Amino acid sequence: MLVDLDIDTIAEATQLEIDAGTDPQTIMKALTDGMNEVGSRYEEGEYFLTELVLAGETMKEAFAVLKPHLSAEEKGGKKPVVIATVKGDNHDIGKNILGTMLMSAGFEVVDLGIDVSKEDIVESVKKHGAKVVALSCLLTMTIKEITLVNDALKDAGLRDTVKLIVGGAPLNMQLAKELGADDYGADAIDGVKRIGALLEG
Ligand code: B12
Repeated sequence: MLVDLDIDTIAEATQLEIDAGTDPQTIMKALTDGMNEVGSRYEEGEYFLTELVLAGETMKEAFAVLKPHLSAEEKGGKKPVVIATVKGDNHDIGKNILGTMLMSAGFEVVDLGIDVSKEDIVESVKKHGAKVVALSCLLTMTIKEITLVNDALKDAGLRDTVKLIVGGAPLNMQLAKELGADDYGADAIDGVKRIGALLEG
């Protein structure tokens, strides 16, 4: 349905799957696979920007229904994780999935949204006493923001107490380290595991 850009009925279909007892993680995987297929079609010139926008909106419709079913009760005792999409980047589907997965794993999440400045990230870390900052970056031209956030955390005297993890299509572990991050997550599931380890280590 995502690939067909079926925005009017995807919410209803998602609800039907939930009512039928389908594992919410399975539904999420189907949606992510669908989005990846949209991405491939765009890259191959079969889909254009209009389809991309509509696919993003279609994903949001389904995700709104799915989200409450992914969130488990708060386990508590964990320091919040600040998540954001870097400045200049408006892609939020991957970040939102990471946020929901973190919540469903019992983490407290402070989601600063998209196009977030380094100043807002530093302020939020201070305000919430966060021990992990997780940044999403989908655009090659905005990866430099990761270094800027790293430097801003250093300048604020926070870098020794806060870990920085990044994710998104243009990144990999080596690049993440070069940009100043402590870790890189290939997908939301990997990210949740790594954030758990960063909070413990
Ligand atoms: C949907 C989409 C859009 C939608 C975004 C809707 C939204 N609300 O997010 C719209 C249409 C708005 C859009 C706009 C643009 N887009 Co766009 N978009 C995509 C597309 C097709 C899919 C991205 C997506 O949501 N994937 C699904 C999610 C689930 O995957 P994900 O984001 O990668 O996240 C997963 C992992 O990466 C990881 N992850 C992500 N973040 C993090 C963070 C952490 C900490 C961790 C651990 C893990 C993690 O976990 C997630 C789940 O497993 C990609 C192509 C692609 N194949 O990726 C292009 C793509 C990212 N877009 C691209 C471009 C160029 C643009 C525009 C500049 C187009 C334009 N000319 O205007 C604008 C940018 C505007 C801006 N300032 O941001 C390029 C980027 C090229 C580059 N390397 O720089 C891509 C790669 C398409 C292409 N091949 O050209 N886009």
